[in-house]
Amino acid sequence: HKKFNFRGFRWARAMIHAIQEVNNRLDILPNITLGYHIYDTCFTTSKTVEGTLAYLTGQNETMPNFRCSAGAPLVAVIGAGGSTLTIASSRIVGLYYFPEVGYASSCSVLSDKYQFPSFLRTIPNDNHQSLAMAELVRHFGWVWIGTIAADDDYGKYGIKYFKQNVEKSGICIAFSETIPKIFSREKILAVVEAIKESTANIIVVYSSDIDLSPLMEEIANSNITGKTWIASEAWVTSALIAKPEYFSFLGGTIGFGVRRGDIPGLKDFLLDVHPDNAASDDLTIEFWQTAFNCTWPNSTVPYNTDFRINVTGRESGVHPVSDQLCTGKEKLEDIKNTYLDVSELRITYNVYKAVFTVAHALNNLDTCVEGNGPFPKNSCAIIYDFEPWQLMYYLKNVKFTTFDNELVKIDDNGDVYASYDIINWQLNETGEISFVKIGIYNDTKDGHEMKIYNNDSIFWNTPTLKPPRSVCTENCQPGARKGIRHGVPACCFVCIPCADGEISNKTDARECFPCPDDYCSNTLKNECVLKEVEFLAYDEALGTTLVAVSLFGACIVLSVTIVYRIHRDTAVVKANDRGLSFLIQLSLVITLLTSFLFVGKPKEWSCQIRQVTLALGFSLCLSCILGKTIALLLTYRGSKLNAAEKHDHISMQSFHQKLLVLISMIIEVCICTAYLTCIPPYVYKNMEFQNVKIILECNEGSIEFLCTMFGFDVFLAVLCFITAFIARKLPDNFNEAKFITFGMLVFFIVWISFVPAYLSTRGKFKVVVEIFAILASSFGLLGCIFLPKRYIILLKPERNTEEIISGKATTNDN
Ligand code: TCR
Repeated sequence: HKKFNFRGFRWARAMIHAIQEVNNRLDILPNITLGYHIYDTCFTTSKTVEGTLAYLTGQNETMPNFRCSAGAPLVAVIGAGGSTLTIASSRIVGLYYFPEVGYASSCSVLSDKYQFPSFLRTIPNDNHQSLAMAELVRHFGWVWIGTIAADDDYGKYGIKYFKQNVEKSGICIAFSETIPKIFSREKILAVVEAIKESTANIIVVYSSDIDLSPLMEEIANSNITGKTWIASEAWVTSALIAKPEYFSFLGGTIGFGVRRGDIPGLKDFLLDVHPDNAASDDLTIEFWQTAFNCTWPNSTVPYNTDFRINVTGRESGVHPVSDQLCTGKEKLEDIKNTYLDVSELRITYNVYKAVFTVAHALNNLDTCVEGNGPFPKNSCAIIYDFEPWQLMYYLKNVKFTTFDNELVKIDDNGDVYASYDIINWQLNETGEISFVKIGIYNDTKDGHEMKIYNNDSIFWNTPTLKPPRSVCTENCQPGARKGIRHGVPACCFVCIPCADGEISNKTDARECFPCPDDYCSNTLKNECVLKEVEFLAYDEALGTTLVAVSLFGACIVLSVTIVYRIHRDTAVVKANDRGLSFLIQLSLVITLLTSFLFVGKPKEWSCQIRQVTLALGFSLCLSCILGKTIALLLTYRGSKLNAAEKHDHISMQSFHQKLLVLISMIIEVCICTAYLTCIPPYVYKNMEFQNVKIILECNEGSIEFLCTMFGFDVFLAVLCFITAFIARKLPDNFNEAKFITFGMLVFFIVWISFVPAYLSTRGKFKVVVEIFAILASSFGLLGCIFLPKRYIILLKPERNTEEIISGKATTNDN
């Protein structure tokens, strides 16, 4: 990099200042004066190695002879700056176990004492910073994040550890880009393109300010706004990046800074720099030339350029040296320069601490009392001639407090305690970017703690000034579940609505859960609701009608009974056994009224008695009719008997009829009892056909028993039909046999058509079909058996005579 690095120069000066302070102080190293060599690494590894070796040899040879170096013995290296450089130099000094104290090299690999045995630092290990960034991202609920790393150890290790950490908590990385180490516009434009295209609003950048500045320039050029940047320590307070003209792109940046300290007297010391006082100091001359844009008379110092690296692309070559000569009267106070900015002394403070670490270690070494020393035989090291490992021993156990009352303690890995300020970029009244401390992050014994003082004090560079959101896909609302898509990060899912009968009741549910049996999902699919229960209710039109019709039928039967009762002495009534007729009427009332058991919510008891009552009703009815028809057959034979015989015959007949009824009823009752005790019907919630409704129905329990029960009825009906059919031609009472035949036909037709109709309907209509059949068959029987007689009794009393009934008189039936 060709520009003079004012910040780096300030660090170097701070080192000198600190060394001078140590030399002036009486409490540390009173009789010893520390010296220093300063080598410029030029931000490159090669220069660093070269500088390191030059330092070690004291000449331009690469043979280390630091122990017998010409001047004072060498003590320790302070530096280098960036981790990549430090890794290089520390590998070399590590060979000799020669101490190196880093002040800005924060990369985590440097904690590996196997690789870097003699390295210590006064800046915390970056793992803590990566953790802190992850914590920050989690704190604000961002799950879709872009990362940018510098192409060096600092950027790569930092981002790597951040990613590892963040991915554990289900946060996804939208893109990860690297900024090239050697300027290349195409590569930078590719990064800009990636940022532009991504929907991630949060971008974490791990890079030193110098590497980052060309990218930021391009960002400003392509006008990318609406992103919130998370800054690593190396650029969070850098004047190179925090330029007011970038504020619309970078405002609201949040980053982590190491602890700052205002070094007393530093400002004056910084001002006290003049080429006149350092005629042989190239750095000072170069500084002066750059700061005032002039050329120092007779200077041979070029601008800071490493000629070995041929940097193409960006402003290449040497800076044009200004024609104007420097007068030496230029006033540093007049210029605004990063070098003189002592407002954010963080790394500078680390430099100070690094010097004091070495000084304190030397002091401890010096104050060692022979016989109480830490080395073999309790010996001590001698300050004028000690081995590097002896100083290393003291460095590793260094512990001191700074002017700021900060305790500096180097641990076994050569690291210090991690504590960061969380910094937010805001615009102050003078139109400059100010770094506002909005919180802290501390590494504690058990984990870590992050504190954000006040959420309202944070400036967010969003249109609403509210914290930005950064998600790939918005959350799935209840009622849907996350569908993971293949080949895309887990944060970019699709929301799949739950299927019928399934729900999800929280946001971002991974699965939909089926509702319990009696429940189904509502339309939003976020709640299970009780299924609608379906049955034929009394209060619905169909139920009411059916019940009304059956009541009506029962009334007709009742009216027949009344008519029979009133006209009990007439021929028509007397012609048949009155008891039998009454039983038939009773059974018809029973069958008609069973429809009440079919309507309404099925209960255990109603399920159990409905079919049984029906079967019993029918068997009573049919057995009575059978009695009648048999009687008709026998009457024909009996008509040839005389009166006395006839009377006997009739009473016998009525006895036989009752016996028949009794026997068949006993049989049917037995079947029914067996049915009810063995496998009774029960209420059944049928959910097979519709998943929003439960059909409440009776399960008949045992089909076999049901068939036997009704089979017996059918058997009686068939007998009735046959006998009635045979008897239909016989002269009888008012064509009774014919009417019975007809009635039985109706009965059969109704029940035969019932079977397919019943089997093909679902739900409550099954019940309707059955009630229909019951009503139709009952009405059929009622109509065919009683109505013609009632007609005669009420409307044709002249035909209601004995003669006609006994068939003696010639009947003229029309
Ligand atoms: N660690 C970086 C270099 C670096 C830096 C800085 C450079 C840090 N902080 C501030 C310039 C200014 C932190 C590294 O490479 O380890």
